[in-house]
Amino acid sequence: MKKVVIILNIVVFLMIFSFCGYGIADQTNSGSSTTPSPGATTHIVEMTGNYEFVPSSLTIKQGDSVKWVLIEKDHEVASGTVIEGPDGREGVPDGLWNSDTLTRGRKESFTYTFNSTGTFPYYCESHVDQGMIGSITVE
Ligand SMILES: [Cu+2]
Repeated sequence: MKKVVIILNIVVFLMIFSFCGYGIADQTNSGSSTTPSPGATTHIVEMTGNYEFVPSSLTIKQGDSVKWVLIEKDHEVASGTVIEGPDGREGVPDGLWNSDTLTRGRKESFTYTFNSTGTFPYYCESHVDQGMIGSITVE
């Protein structure tokens, strides 16, 4: 009777041991199979005739690019914050990027690549007063 108990114990021990082994093996496999493939994305922000960036706020991954595309009217994309000055709203550039004037038929888009994380506010120099403001969050 004692021998049967000992054998049963060994069988149970081996079963637990092998399950643990399989568990570890599964975790390793799923870990390597779900590794995201590297590859940057270019996100589009439209600059409309209604003095809007669409979408006005966007969350992207580090290394991604944003391409601002002119839809209607002339616009500029400059990085920086917007303050309420004595003469109304005005942009304070931080110097990260400035597209200069985007005009139909001459220069219709501007692309910037975000290599560091953080929140990056921007505005259209000509249309700050109309509330043409946007923000990129890089994770
Ligand atoms: Cu504008």
